[in-house]
Amino acid sequence: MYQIGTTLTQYIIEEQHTFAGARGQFTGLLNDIATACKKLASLTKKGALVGVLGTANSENVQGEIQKKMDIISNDVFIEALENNGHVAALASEEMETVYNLKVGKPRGSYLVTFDPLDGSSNMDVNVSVGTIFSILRAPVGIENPSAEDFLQAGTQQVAAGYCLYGPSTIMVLTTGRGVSMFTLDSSCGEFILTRDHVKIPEDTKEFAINVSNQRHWELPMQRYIQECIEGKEGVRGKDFNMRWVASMVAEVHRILTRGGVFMYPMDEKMRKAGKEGKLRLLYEANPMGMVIEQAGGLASTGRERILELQPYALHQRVPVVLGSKNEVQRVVDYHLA
Ligand code: P6P
Repeated sequence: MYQIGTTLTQYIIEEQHTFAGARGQFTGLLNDIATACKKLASLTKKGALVGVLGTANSENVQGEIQKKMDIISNDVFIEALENNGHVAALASEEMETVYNLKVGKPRGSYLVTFDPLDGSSNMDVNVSVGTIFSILRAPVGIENPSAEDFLQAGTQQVAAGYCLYGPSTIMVLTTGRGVSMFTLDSSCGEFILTRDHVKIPEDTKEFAINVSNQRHWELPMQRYIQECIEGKEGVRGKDFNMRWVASMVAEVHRILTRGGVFMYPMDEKMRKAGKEGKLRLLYEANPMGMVIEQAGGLASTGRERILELQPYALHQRVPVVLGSKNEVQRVVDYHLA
C-alpha cells in the first residue's frame, strides 16, 4: 500500500521488486514514459502559443489527416524511449511499421506500443486529449524485433496506462497489481500519487457512444442503447445519462472515476469499408482493457474478452465495450443471445 503523496519515481522503484529480471530497465522505462508525458503535458498546455495546432498536411497509416501534434508527440515519445537501453523496438498509431532503434543504440527487454496523442482532433477545440501506452516483453536476443514480435495477446502486457492532458495532467498506471493515479505537480515536475487501488463501480447509469452511428449498429447494440434511452419507463427501470467526449482517454478516466460504459461497436458502415472496428487493438483497446480489468471492470469486443484476442496485425482494429462490470456483461449477453 502506498501513501497518497508518494511520487511516481518512488512508486516505480518499489514496484520494480515485483519484476524478475531486467528490473532496472522496467524502472527506467516507466520513468522515460513519464518524461515523455511531462513534455507532452507542457506542449498541449501551450497549444497555439507554440504553433502546435492544426493539420500537418500528411496522413497516417490509418488514412487519417495527421495533426501537427500527432507528429510532434510521436517524436517526443521516440526521443524519450530510444536512448536509454530499456526498449528493443516501438510501435505507434502514427507509424506504419515497427520503429527499430538506430545502429549502436542500446537494446532493452521491452517493446512499447503507444498512441502518442489520442483524440488529437480535440486539441484544436481545447478539449482533453491523452497518451496511451502498453508495455510488452521483447523477444530475447533479437536485435531488431519485427511486427510479429508485437502480436502478443493483451494478457501478455507487463504494464499499461495513459496520461490525460486535461484541467490537470493525470498519469494512470497498472503493472498488473491494481490501478494507481498520479497527478502532475508542474511546480516541481513530479507525478504525485493521488489515488491507489482504483475500483470501478459494478453498476452505472451513464453510457458513452457516438449515437450518430446508430443506424449502422448491429441489432443487439440498437436494443441496448434503446433501453437506456427509454429510462425508468422502460425495461431498465432507471434513467441513464450520456456522455461523448470523442477522446477515449477522457472517457476511460471518467469511468475509472465514477463508473460508466464506453462503446465503440462494430457497424455496417465499417463492415462495408472492410474494417473490423474503429479503435486499435495494440495501442488503444489492449492497454485500456488492462487498466479497466485491473480496476474491476470488463473490456469486451461485445462477444469476446479483448485481452484474450490473438492479434494478427500491428494496426488491427476491434469493437470495444468497456467499463462497469454488470453493464458490459449485459451488452455481451445481448450480443450472445
Ligand atoms: P468519433 C479519437 O480519434 C478516437 O480514436 C478515440 O479516442 C475516440 O473515442 C474516438 O476515436 C472518437 O470517434 O467517431 O466520435 O470521432
